[in-house]
Amino acid sequence: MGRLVVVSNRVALPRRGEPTAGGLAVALKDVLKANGGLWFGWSGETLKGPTTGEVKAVRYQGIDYATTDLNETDYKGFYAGYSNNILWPLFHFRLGLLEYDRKQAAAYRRVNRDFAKALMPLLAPDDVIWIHDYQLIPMGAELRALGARQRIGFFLHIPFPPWAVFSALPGADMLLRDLLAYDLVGVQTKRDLAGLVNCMQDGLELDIDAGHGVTATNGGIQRRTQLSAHAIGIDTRSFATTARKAAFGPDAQRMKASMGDRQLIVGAERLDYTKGLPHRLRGFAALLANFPEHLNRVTYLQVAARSRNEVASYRDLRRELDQLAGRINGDYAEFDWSPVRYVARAVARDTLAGFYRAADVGLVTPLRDGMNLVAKEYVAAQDPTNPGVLILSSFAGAAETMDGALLVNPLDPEAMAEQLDRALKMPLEERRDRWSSMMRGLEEQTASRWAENFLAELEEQTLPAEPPAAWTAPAAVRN
Ligand code: ADQ
Repeated sequence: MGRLVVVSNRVALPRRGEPTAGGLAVALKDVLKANGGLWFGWSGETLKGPTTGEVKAVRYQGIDYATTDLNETDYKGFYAGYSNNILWPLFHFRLGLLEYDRKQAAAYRRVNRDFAKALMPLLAPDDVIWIHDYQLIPMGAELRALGARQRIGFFLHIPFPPWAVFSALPGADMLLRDLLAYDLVGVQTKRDLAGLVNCMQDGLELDIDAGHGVTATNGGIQRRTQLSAHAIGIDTRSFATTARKAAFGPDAQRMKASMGDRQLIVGAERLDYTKGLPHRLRGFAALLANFPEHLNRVTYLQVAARSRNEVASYRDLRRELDQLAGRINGDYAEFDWSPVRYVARAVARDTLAGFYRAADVGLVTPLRDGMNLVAKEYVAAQDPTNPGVLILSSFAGAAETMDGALLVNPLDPEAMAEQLDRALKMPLEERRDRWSSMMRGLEEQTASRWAENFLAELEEQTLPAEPPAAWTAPAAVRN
């Protein structure tokens, strides 16, 4: 394979003295090191004035990093606006939260084009390019419009809805057509693949061949785009080791001491409306109301790292959670017990791992989620001799393979309460059986394996013999 070029909206720049980042960054760094790679994307810096288009380059531990800045207008239009306030709710089936704005659509296109222009001079002919996630869907088409002939793959980390939902987006067909510039488009699950296939068929009226490929003509040349599902994983071994060590660390010890002999339920995520946090609190309240034997016997710890504060729906969510947690504690707390411990900030990775290991139940109930790595981390963190129980939303991508979890519909608080009661009372033997079947899967389906499999499939694709005379990027027609 030629040099690997990874493109993602945010680049995990190495910073001295900072702990290693999570699974995805580690997996990508591993494949980048193995292939002498380049990682390109936004620096995370926002400039006051116009962008200079300047690319900053650093080399660290065998990987080249190249980053570019955004200005405030592009940050608002491309990132906070179109990516997070339009595409994010759309892909998570939340059409009521989608606030369409044509200027933001133009900013999204413009930034993708600027990224393509900034990357183009850094590319060599036999590079393999791997673009990540919903912020950068048109970037492949923009690269092709500039003449890029390399293999280009795209992976979507979030769900892919069917056309009945996707078509709500003004210009939905153009975004789909952008995907046809890639040689391989990967999604997380079979359900997402079905959504993508359905969009290609019903939205673009294209045929899907027996091997899940779609062929379209652009610039007088036919290109086949392979569509496939590649479930992302975590670095299972290393997370298990971190959790084992963290169980003896000061944070986990303090936590255990404060619990006495009560049971612990844990939840952890970015504070995001897709994660179903209010529904989860209602489910826990239903446990206390319907199964009073758990009163003063169980504590629910929810760690929710604040995110996307500039988007109004996220601020509303914070208010709702503050109220709900306050009400449950007001209704049920005793002088020596608060049923809910709600921590609204990010905590260190090893601390989180220690909490997972200490918890009898991992409660992971998103309304929609591409995969959900917390579910995988919770299982990897368990003590094999006395594992906890995972309660998982059937709308998380992880539910497709984590067969040992207790599945739940997050919209049904009574059902969540029943599953919580079942988990808190589950005998050791059943817990072990459920845990080992999930752990076996996690040991096979790691983050590194995911990256290797995706890249192997990208490498297998046959490229068009001749370059398109002039690839037309969809929005180049429109703007
Ligand atoms: P996210 O939506 O960010 O990822 P997820 O997969 O659960 O969701 O990953 C979250 C990560 O953040 C986990 O590694 C977790 O440990 C960490 N984390 C959660 N809460 C934290 C807290 N309070 N403090 C510190 N760390 C915390 C997107 C998609 C997912 C998909 C991933 C990877 O939305 O569906 O699984 O990409 O493809």
